[in-house]
Amino acid sequence: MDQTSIERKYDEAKDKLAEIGVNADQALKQLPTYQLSIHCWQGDDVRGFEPSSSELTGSGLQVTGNYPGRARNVQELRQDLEEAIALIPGRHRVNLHSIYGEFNGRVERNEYEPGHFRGWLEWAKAHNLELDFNATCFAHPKAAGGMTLSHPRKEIRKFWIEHVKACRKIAAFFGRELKSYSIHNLWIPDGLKDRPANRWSYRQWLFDSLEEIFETEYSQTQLKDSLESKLFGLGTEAYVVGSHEFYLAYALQKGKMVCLDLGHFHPTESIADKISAIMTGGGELLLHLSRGVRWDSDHVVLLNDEIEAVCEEIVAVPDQEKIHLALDYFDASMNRVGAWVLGARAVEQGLLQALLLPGKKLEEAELQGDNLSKLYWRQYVRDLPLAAVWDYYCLMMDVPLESEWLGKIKEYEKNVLSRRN
Ligand code: RNT
Ligand code: ZN
Repeated sequence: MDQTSIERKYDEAKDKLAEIGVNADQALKQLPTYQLSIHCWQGDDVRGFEPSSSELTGSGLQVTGNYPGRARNVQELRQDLEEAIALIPGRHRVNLHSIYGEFNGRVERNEYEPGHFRGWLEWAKAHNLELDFNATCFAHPKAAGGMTLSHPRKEIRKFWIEHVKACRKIAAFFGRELKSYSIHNLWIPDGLKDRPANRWSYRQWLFDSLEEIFETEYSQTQLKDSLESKLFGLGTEAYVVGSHEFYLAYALQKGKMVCLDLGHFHPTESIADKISAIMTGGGELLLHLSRGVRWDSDHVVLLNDEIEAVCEEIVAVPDQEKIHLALDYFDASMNRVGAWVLGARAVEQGLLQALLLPGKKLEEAELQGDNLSKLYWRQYVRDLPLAAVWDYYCLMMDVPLESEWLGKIKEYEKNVLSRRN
């Protein structure tokens, strides 16, 4: 499609939207203000660059598939990220896990330092990206039993406390150097397969570990701490120490953020509904956008009902600075670079769709008790040419149209990924 026809189609869509009180130009101004943190771990199946990386087994995480082309080193991962980012409209962040440092030999996790991430920092600067960070309390012999910060043995807890402290320091280093806060998110696999003898002791240990970890204070302009809960994992079906209630209570008391992962709740529970519930009091929130299929399976995000509902809530947050968006999935059964692009663009499309909802009409109908109209307008917009608005946005942001990006990914696969084996 040439530029003039994209513009013409946009103008038509814009007029139709204006008829129902929606300002498309305004929506397109707001859309690029949402940043997405793109997760590095989709590029290599959560392996990282430690010389002897251990399996994910025992952490409740599982990557399935063996599609060719996985990034095998830091250069390949950055090259893949650059390719993906070039196909995603907007200005984004990159989310690193600590195991993606450049270690040059064996370095214990409790000895990770900002220096191991200088390469990432320089790369981020060169590409005008900001960085977020995650401690890696899994895929390690000391996490083999599935317990880390709540391990009954003090020396094991101490090791992981030191690791997380080191990771917060690295995140703060990114924040300082890039002059934009870095979010440090903490997720641990700790839990039990079957009925615990005592639910209290592990939670008390985790609480004490967190207290020690957060003893070091950083300015919020450099570092924002976030805590990610989970309902259950593989091997932790009966009990997860860091449950939603546990972290929510902790975070509210200590001024930390919680991270809501779309795969970490009961399948019928709506994450969309939790956003305003947690944030009314002024709290800050991180979202891990993922797609669970039957369980926390970390499938690539598509614009499904849940993402749609979540996006509506995101655009409704009064103080947009207080909500942070990150992708979190890992699928090794397909072109991994394309998986980034598909998921990220789906979220952007969800946000756009939410911005194009006739909010005034919905509110009016609701206030008048006109429930039929409230549903009617939701359905009505589905017939509007929203894709024309999206295409125009892609044109504006200088990224391929929806009909074009898959071809670019196939080309990249042919020229780069398929030569990696
Ligand atoms: C695990 C959590 C966590 C991880 C990443 C790799 O269930 O969702 O966020 O996916 O840290
Ligand atoms: Zn997550």
